[in-house]
Amino acid sequence: MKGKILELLKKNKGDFVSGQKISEELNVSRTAIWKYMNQLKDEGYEIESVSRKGYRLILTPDVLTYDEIKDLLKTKRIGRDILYFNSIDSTNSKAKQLASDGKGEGTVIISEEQTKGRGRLGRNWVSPKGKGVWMSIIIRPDIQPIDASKITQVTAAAVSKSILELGIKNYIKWPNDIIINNKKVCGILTEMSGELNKINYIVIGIGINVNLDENEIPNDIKDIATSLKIESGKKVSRKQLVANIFNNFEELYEELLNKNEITHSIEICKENSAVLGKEIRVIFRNKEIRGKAVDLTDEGELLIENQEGKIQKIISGEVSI
Ligand code: BT5
Repeated sequence: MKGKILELLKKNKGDFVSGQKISEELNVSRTAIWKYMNQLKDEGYEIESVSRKGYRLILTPDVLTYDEIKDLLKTKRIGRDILYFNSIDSTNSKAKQLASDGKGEGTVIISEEQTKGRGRLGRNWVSPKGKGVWMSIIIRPDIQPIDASKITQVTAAAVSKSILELGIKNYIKWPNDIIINNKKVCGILTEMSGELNKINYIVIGIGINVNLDENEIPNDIKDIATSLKIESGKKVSRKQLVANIFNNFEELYEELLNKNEITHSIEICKENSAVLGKEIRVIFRNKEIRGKAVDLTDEGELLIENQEGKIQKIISGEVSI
């Protein structure tokens, strides 16, 4: 009901809508309307109420609720159930808990801030309030656990394409970072629960530095982190970015589900690659591999050619360019 009231106010943007009209159109009591208006105000909507005139929407906040994103969505499942938080420890932790409790495919947990945002291998992820996109998508693909790392490539492709659609050129640093000017704007954390030959669920955590200014990036990561705003010089619409990601992700993910391949995602990963053709160093399971990144396989593994011309295939790791 709150969503419907909001829609009505938005349709009449700038004009008053009387309590009676809302009450008649939506079949809701005047007291209930008052209650919903207060809830909307709590979420940051500026609503003017004048007796005998009614309610008027003055300002829509930049929040990542379903009500604000839904008009931009083309998806069937991804992002159709959004759980929105003002603050949370980690959206991935919450998503894992909800997925264990049975939450379905496509559910997304979004928070305006994270107090214990996580990177890979127990690292920390800086997630200040209202400045980024900190979210996790729950999926339950019927694929082999060994193929789960493909999901990271599908996600990287979806995020990279979505940022490009906002007019900002960006590069994928295999396997899970998006970088601009050699600094990280996005990290992806894919976590899986499964058995030997069956996936229970996968949680895809996506953290994007969107509207942080330079002084909002902590000193210890200043040299390696940046934001879309810093790099493009303009404030970026988080809603549009999130909607683009859901739209692109669903399309690319369906290729995996329907055809068991990720050709389209790999194409995007190759086109926007920050590593292909470069001499790199990869640390994987405490082993260092040096060589030239020559290609990505159809499965999303990185091929590295060493000085003797020998080619090695790696499925994951920490890349330095
Ligand atoms: C990642 O780890 O890049 C995965 C980050 C995933 C974050 C999302 S946010 C929503 C969801 N919920 C979570 O709790 N997590 C996911 P990794 O490759 O290990 O990179 C972590 C390293 O990046 C840290 O050790 C820092 O050096 C650096 N770092 C921390 N915060 C950063 C930020 N906001 N931007 C850029 N770099 C950052």
